[in-house]
Amino acid sequence: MSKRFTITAALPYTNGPIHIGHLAGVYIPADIYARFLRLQGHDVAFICGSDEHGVPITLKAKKEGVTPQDIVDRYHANIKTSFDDFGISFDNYSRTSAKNHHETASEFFKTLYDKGEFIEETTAQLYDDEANQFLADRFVVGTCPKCGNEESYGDQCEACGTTHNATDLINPKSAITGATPSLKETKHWFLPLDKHESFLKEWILDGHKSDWKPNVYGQCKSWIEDGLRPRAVTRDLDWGIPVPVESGDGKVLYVWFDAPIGYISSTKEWAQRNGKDWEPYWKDKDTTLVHFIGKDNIVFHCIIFPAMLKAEGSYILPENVPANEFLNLEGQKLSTSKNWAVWLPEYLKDFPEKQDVLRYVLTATAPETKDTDFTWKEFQARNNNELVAIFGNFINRVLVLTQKYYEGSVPSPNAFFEIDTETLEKVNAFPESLSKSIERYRFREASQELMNLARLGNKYLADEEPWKLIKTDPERVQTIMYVALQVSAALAIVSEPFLPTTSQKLKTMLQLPTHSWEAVEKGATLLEPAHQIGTAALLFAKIEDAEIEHQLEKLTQSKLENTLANKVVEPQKETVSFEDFSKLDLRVGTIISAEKMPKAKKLLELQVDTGIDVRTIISGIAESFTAESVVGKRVTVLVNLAPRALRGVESQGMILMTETPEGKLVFVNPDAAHPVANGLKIS
Ligand code: B3M
Ligand code: ZN
Repeated sequence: MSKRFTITAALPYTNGPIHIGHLAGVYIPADIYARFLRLQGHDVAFICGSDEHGVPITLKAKKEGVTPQDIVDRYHANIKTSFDDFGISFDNYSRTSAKNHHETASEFFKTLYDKGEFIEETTAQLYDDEANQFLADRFVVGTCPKCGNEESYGDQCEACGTTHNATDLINPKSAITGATPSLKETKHWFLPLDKHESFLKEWILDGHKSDWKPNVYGQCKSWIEDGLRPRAVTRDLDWGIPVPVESGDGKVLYVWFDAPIGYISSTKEWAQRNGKDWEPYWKDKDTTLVHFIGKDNIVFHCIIFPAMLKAEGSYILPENVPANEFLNLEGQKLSTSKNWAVWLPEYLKDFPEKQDVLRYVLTATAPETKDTDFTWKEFQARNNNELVAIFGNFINRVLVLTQKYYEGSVPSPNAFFEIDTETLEKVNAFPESLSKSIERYRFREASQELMNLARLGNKYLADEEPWKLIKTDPERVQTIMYVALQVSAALAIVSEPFLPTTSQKLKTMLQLPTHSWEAVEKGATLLEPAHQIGTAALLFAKIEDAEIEHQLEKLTQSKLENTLANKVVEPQKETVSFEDFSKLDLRVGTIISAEKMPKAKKLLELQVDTGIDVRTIISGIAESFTAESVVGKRVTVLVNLAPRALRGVESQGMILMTETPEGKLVFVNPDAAHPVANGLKIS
């Protein structure tokens, strides 16, 4: 029976392009789910849009010296293009700066205000006297009161995921001027979450214990058990939706109040364009509402937004919030500010037409139950060993042989052997197993099951070897090719949610008539005998080592640039007189032997030929060099440093060192291109 679904995907902040972490965590799973439901004949509204308010955007604008509107215009277009490029099939992609959204959010606020659902209170908030503004959310950084992370934002700590009030931060600092904020009184409206505690307990803790993901349920539980407190839903900022009530002047709605309402306004926009009524998608009990998000958004979607919806009174609540964990890149946390990411526009430049490859790899490695790691090597391996060697190889053989033996006309089967009926029965079981995984939000598992279907076809052909039988038993080959063509058609249909571009290509190649997911399940003949197929083209191409090395080099480069950009250059020390400087006696020397000092982690005991003598120098370099590796090294030595005892051994000088951008110690070497003798003075 056809059902109505409202599927939302987190509205991305419009302050930068989209990277693989966003795609893997939110947009690909949401898209697979929406496409799957549509294929089943359900009524789906798949909704998203740009989150254009909030401090990250204002900060970026300040940094670039442009307006917040310039920033959101630039990235709204950029992000929307990426979603289109990667086949994310939103029914509507809106933006929260749209008039319709401002109206919808204002109206929502007013309804709660009129119903007396807010507490109005004047409290002391953090204020930056230099910048003359209140410091909310990301305008302030400090130590998280819960986990001690020193870089927590005013509203949320990214390290432990808790959300708090800016005044809870320990040692707060302004993100604009670095100043320590003062406190200043200001009036705000608060949503009393405590008032909704019993409903939240019943709805989540009792109602969704078994069907919500353990990570989501667990976070909600700990939140509720910690005790819910009123949360301010307005801010003293100038970028956002003006607070639509008297005495709200100069204040805007908190971005996390307006952003989720963006799902509703985007649905309205879509409905209007299509001559539909938006309300059933948000208010009819028979509608299933599902929010796809990343784990840092759990509390907003499971506690705060539901409390808002409940307070309003006429809305349904989400059936599920299948939040994902985070994706890392080559063993490190993805980071926009550190440029440690694979940006979608850049990926497409390097791998044009390989959108489905990235979709596949990100699904196969999705961070569904724990953080996972994206590596370029695995990307290459999954492309070459799975998409090319199994899926692509199977399809290519079927199409090429059908052209070669039958000029592209599907042959009539003769008697079915057991292997044939067995293979077709197995094919017909795939829709059900795929559905089971997708309905439980196990997209990783589903992607592997899809590959198993290709594997089944590939193995069938390899076992039956039609290319050997064609001379001796052409009648048998007709049956084999007929079966193989049905498997190909089934693949074209069920791969659509995962690999939409590939599925379309394959359907065109097979000239496949439209079939539903159900047709495969029921064992319908997908390609009738005598049906004419088109010509074969390669679905996937091998990725060479050089392409992967290029990506790894790009990452190394961006890491280096980032360290250099963030390197704190120490201020210059006090001036010394020339006389003082000339007292230093610096010489070229050679390390002639070295030994690790017992029980001293950092120290090496060196014998150094200074040209004057051979002397003992204790050097704190053992964490960067082994004793063996420094023997023979030319070094610069301060020879007239007053001797001092370290662990009972007298050190008679000092070896000069410096650091690479990565923080690795290196010797200040005498110019290697012009060998010099030990003992030469350095000036
Ligand atoms: N823009 C947070 C984020 O991008 C936020 C999501 C809003 S969903 C209503 O992580
Ligand atoms: Zn924390």
